[in-house]
Amino acid sequence: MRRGENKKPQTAVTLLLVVAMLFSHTLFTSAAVRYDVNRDGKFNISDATTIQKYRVGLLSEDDIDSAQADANRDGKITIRDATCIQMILAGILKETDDNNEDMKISINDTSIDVNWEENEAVDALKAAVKDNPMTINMSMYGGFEQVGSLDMSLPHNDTRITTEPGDVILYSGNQIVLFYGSNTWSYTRLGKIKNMNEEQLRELLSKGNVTITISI
Ligand SMILES: [Ca+2]
Ligand SMILES: [Ca+2]
Repeated sequence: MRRGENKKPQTAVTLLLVVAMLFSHTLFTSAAVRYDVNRDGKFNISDATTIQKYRVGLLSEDDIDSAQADANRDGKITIRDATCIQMILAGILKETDDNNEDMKISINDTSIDVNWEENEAVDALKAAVKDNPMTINMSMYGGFEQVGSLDMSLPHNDTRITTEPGDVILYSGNQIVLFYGSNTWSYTRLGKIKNMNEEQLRELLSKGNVTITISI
């Protein structure tokens, strides 16, 4: 048999499958299943895979259920949501858990929100403060930053960057720097302080040494 002769039945089977998939899709879209990212009516490992595909650009936002994809409820769809789903499937996290594990920084007594980077340094810092918040005495330096020692070394991937007010930076793998001004140096970015303008940051950071607490 030549290879082409087999083509027609295969096409028919493919068409049937597509029709079946479309039909089941219509059936299930009315009732959203929790964490059913790919909208197939089921919650299983393919929902984690769907987030991974979305994150690398193989799927668009139209292909996923964004509300279900934000499994850890932090308002973003990231690879952490795929991990969160895998952990729920493995029974390590409960479906009802609030799985938003965003770290916060308190500067003296002011609690601030940070948009954290997705990198190994942030993951290691999270692991370090998960059970015990970390308190760091900071020192003013250079008229643009406060710097303090972390008592530990984090994995870092330093590149030459120019910082902006609000940047939370890892310097030399073991020092955390909060910027209210700008500097160009070789750093690893940890995150950026949310909802504070330069004036507010200066008010908070340029009037004397502060103590910060990092916690989840
Ligand atoms: Ca699904
Ligand atoms: Ca999320």
